[in-house]
Amino acid sequence: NLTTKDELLSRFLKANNEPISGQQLAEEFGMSRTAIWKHLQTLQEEGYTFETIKKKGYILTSKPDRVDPARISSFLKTARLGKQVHYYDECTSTQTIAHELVRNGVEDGTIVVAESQTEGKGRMARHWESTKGKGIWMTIIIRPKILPHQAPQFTLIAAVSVVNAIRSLGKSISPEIKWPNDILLNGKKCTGILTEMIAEMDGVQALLIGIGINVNQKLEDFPDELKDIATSLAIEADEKIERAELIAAILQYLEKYTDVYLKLGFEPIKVLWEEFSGTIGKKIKATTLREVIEGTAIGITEDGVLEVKLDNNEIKRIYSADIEI
Ligand code: BT5
Repeated sequence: NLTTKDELLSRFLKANNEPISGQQLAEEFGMSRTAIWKHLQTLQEEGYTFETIKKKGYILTSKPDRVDPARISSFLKTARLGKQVHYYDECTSTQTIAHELVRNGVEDGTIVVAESQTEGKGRMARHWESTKGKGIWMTIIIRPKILPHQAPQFTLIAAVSVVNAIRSLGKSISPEIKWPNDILLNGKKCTGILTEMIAEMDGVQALLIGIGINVNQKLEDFPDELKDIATSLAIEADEKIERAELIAAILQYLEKYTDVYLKLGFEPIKVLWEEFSGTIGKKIKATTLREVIEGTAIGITEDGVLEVKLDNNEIKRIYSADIEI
């Protein structure tokens, strides 16, 4: 769904600093050189800068720190996910917008991305801190043919996808998954996942996979109550990270693992999940809505349910909880 202006930007992002002439662009885009120039003016107003190289054409010399659709598209290698991007400078919550989109009919794989959220949501209506321009605040809408009880498995599929995407950046950071929906770096939370389902009588109409990742915050960007428990990829890797590249990598892994899951079931995902898990084998305290359970996390079941062995060797299954390790 890229606009002409976005397509033009995408062309420059892929040009690797090679100048492109106005004539060539006019031909490629089937419009006048004046029209091309007007689009470049608009991009300049958004913070992109272009330089004119005599007799050769334009080059893109600097980019604002944004995750707009053209930026994501320039990294995208998927077949379905992220082909439609709804991009907001600021919104209430990408989940809320995704709900609206589903109500109005939306293509499988559509994503909602925002630079900031005023009402970012965690589980059970908790607040999710979404500092402007520093993180990935995104909801992915997919319509797999599944039954409602399978929906929670997608939180684990998403977690495995995010971990692989972070690893693919090649920085010296090793993310660990904390059951069910957190990703930690050095014991601090860098990512939270919120999977919501829209179900009808005959099955799941859509899954809204909300992913919040602290990417480029510095410690001082976090509010006091999060300073001890949260971290960002940039803090741990000690360098700034290109958010659009990470978004594209997440979409690629999520598409791949969704396909694997739909074809082969949860087993291959479980294997990957356990490999990256920082929960299995640890003494944990799980707080559910009804009780507090202490014991050793011994694994997850085929359904992504956590199994905990108590001191009396009894094994308890936990469907949803907050975990302390
Ligand atoms: C989560 O909830 O971890 C799910 C977060 C999902 C956020 C994404 S952003 C895109 C999409 N749109 C939304 O509106 N939401 C999704 P939970 O496990 O309940 O954890 C919430 C708790 O994490 C809070 O109570 C805080 O203690 C902590 N927290 C809040 N903001 C944080 C942040 N930016 N980084 C680390 N921890 C945070």
